[in-house]
Amino acid sequence: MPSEIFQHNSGASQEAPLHWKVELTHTCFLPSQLPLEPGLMEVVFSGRSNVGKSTLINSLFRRKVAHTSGTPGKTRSINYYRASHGDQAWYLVDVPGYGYAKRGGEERSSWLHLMEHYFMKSPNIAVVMHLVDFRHGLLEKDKSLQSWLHDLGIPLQVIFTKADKIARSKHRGLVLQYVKKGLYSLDKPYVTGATKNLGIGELQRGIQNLLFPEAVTEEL
Ligand SMILES: Nc1nc2c(ncn2[C@@H]2O[C@H](COP(=O)(O)OP(=O)(O)OP(=O)(O)O)[C@@H](O)[C@H]2O)c(=O)[nH]1
Ligand SMILES: [Mg+2]
Repeated sequence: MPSEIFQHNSGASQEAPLHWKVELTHTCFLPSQLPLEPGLMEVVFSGRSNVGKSTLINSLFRRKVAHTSGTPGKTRSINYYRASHGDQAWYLVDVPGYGYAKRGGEERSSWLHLMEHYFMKSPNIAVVMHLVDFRHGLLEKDKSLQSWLHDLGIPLQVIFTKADKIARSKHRGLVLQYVKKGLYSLDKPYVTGATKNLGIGELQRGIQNLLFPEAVTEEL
């Protein structure tokens, strides 16, 4: 993907955050609990366990709606958050992370079953936000997820997390290095550091522009 087509700036930026409203509406442990009928567009947050999905969701909503933990495997259900900004509404969907070695055989197969069911059957997925630790780039399991979703025809957008652990002067070069190695992403990867609120305003505007391209994002 040529870097000129990327729309937003590189490196974690500090645009003022928007005020999104949020409500947790569905917590699904089983495929039968998934709301699979046509409905609001869904922005899915996926990535390795412990990559920072729930922490980033809390930063986007400026509220502690998702449970976070230093121990991998915290989020075990697919959680739907109804998000809104003015009269625009959508679901932000937090899915359990992968690559958690301690997950037992039975738990792993029920996790896989739930994930396959969701990604193959939901008619509302607008984009999968693929969270990747900025310190490591895409690891083997990240590449497998990307290939699988790409083959299913689901658009991907990469978001790097934990960028606060890397010096700002290295951000731009590191993004280019990871992009050159190859990844699927609609637009240039976002660079975030949720615990320091880095890149949050920019990511919020990016999500709204992706979902509602005709609307001008205003501060409400
Ligand atoms: N420094 C820093 N730490 C972060 C950031 N995001 C998450 N963390 C830390 O990483 C750990 C895991 O964060 P979670 O948000 O629970 O990760 P998750 O991806 O939801 O994990 P699972 O639910 O287990 O899949 C926590 O200790 C967070 O405080 C970040 O941007 N910067
Ligand atoms: Mg989580």
